[in-house]
Amino acid sequence: TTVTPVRALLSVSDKTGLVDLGTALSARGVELVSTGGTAKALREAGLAVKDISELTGFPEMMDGRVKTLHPKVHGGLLAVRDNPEHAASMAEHAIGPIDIVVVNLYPFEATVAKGAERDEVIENIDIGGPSMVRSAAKNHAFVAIVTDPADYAELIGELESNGGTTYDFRRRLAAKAYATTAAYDAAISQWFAGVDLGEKFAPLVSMSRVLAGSLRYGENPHQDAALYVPRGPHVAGLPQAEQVQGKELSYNNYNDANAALELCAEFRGQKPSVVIVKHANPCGVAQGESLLEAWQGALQCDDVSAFGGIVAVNTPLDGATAEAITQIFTEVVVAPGADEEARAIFAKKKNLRLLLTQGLPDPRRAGQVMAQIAGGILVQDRDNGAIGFDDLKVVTKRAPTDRELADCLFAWTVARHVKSNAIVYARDGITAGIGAGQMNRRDSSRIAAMKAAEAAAKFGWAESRAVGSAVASDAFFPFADGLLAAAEAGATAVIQPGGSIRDEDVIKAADEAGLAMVFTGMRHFRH
Ligand code: 93A
Repeated sequence: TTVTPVRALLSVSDKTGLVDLGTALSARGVELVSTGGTAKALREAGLAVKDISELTGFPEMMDGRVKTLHPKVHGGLLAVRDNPEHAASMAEHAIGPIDIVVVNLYPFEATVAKGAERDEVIENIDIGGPSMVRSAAKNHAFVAIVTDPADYAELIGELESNGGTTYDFRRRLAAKAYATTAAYDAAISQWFAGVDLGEKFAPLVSMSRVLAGSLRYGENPHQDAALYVPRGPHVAGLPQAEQVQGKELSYNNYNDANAALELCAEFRGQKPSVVIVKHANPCGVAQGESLLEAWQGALQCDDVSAFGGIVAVNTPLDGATAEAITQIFTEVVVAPGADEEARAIFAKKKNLRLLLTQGLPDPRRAGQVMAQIAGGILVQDRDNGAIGFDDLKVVTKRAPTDRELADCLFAWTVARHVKSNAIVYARDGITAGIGAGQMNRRDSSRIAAMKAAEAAAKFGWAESRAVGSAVASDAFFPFADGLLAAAEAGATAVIQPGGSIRDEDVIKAADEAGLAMVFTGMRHFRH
């Protein structure tokens, strides 16, 4: 519904465009009510203006701190016009409706930016302005709230073409109004955090996050760092975990432990599973009948990289597993729990950080992730896309056996948590070789195969675990060579997104090599 305005309240610090707007409103017979400086500017332009003190029956007082904070103002803004009780209150207390509010706030950020003293900054915290903005925006069913001089032209246009403000326009203005007051309060809270609390990152961190603690340093000792957590409901992540023992977590510990936790969360409710991470990439992942068995499988994948690693498990830790983990130097262990025996064993390793999470986060949860670039921030949805058995498309003559299929999905799950280009060999729920972070897929393939061969040599196995394995690729094989390299290493099944223009060549090569291959139709780049 279109509202034909009778009264407008104008109270602006930034007087840009004010006179033109006042003139247009006046010309349409809209009564203008204003605070001190705004009224003065309008009057000087020859417009008729009612002072806010005349409307409220109170003087502007306390250095202007109390000007518009009055029921005559807020009643006129908040009254639901077609509610008889509200109408009766308006009549009883002689409150007139206000149909248009034009407010922009004390220049808090500009005052901070010019290096003003504390008292001046505090004085530039606008109270009455945001109050009117919020009242008017709440009642946008009847009231138009204009907070930006850039919107004056559209307001005038609405009055010219419709004789009033349309609901759609008022709704858009209300949304912008709350964004404005939210950002305004965020700037104030960040100033307090920065100036009063000495928190160096405060101005950088969005208003939806709060400081959880300073870290010793960042990725490197010359970088300062801090941990922030979102406001509102928490997921079961590291900041919420109980640290049972060990040194403080470093920036890299958090980053690596998070990578381990996120991958381990994929195995929520599944068989005992262990993830070992180094530099945010898994270097060994395994499932087993017991946690100890899973640990041994994960460790054997690449026990060189596992030194100084970060371990995450999906079931509570027992003594035997704790004993095995403490045989090698481990930075962090993340678990949903630990029994008395396990705790006693870890307690002997004073520096080892043991973190107990409240369950595992939902790997399919929605959310956004951010990355900073020079001059901006990239925001994207979490990669929570998932495929199951039913989504797999067999593209080769030979279909995978049940065991191959299980290993395909396991390898695929691990691969999506490996930095691109990612190649993962897995057999019997154990990673046989992981190739991470290479600039071409063939190199990742080679590295993964090399790790599998090294493990076989080291542990004296008759054949590498890549023999009879499933191999997962986070993105399609653009050429047959990567796939053939995998076949050469012993893989008998392949899982990959598909979608290359050379898919047919790749499928033909797979058929010739006797491979079973499935397409997922979903890519999982990770950087
Ligand atoms: O000091 S306030 O927080 N108290 C108020 O009651 C109040 N009402 C409007 N600041 C208040 N305002 C702000 O005054 C407006 O948001 C606007 O920024 C400014 C306009 O003052 P003037 O019209 O005197 O230039």
